[in-house]
Amino acid sequence: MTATSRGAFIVIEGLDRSGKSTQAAILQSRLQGPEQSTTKAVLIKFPDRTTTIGKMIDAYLRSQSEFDDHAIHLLFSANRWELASTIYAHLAAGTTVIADRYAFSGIAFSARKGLSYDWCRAPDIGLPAPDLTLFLNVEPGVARTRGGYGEERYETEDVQRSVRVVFERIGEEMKTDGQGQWVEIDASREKDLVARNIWRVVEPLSRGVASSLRKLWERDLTT
Ligand code: Z5A
Ligand code: MG
Repeated sequence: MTATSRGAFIVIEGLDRSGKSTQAAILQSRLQGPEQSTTKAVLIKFPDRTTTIGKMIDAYLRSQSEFDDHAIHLLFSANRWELASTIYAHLAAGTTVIADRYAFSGIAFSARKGLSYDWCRAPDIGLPAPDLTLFLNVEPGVARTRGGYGEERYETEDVQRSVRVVFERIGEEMKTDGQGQWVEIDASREKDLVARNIWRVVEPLSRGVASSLRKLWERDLTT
């Protein structure tokens, strides 16, 4: 990292069981390296189920409570906003932040229920914008065979296929919008190979980022 640079903000997105958490952990330990005395990379997971809002989301995902579709969408977004200042602080301190899911999951899972795409995007406008989003792409049929599938709400092949369609729209828009890099990774491959392909993209950011951090969809921010 140079004297004027900040940490990079890297988001890992993808369908259920595409290996996001597995790859986020591998990436964090690679960025952190053997030296534990300074924090080089932190991992944040959305939803963060430890906060008060996160506990409400957790109960919903485990089908222990019900919410109106709009209300749960806003809770997922609020769960990101409550961590925004933490993300800013880490980046300013030169620490790389890896987010396991982010606003893009928020749009994809709610828009597939029939809520308006623009309405779903609105509450996340102005959040810290990732420098890089890695979209782990895997066939829903392959994801279904992986551990833990089907334990929570949304974990059906039908839901995952419709979520994937919205993610494709988001990816196209991000690529044409100049909103940081959106890179698709073939996540159906073996874990180590996926990790190597991710590192190839992340490595240039690992020494810090010179440009200032942007806000998500900042052109839609009005005073
Ligand atoms: N949601 C929402 O609606 N709105 C929002 O705003 C947000 C989220 C942020 C819970 O998310 C739900 O919340 C999610 C979207 C919704 N619903 N769905 N679907 P979550 O992130 O907490 O979900 P999770 O329970 O952690 O599952 P996951 O994140 O989808 O899984 P993953 O992280 O992608 O996979 P993994 O845990 O790394 O790996 C899963 C298994 O596959 C495990 O046994 C691994 O050992 C194995 N694995 C991993 N990689 C490989 C490879 N390459 N080959 C073979 N096997 C592998
Ligand atoms: Mg996960």
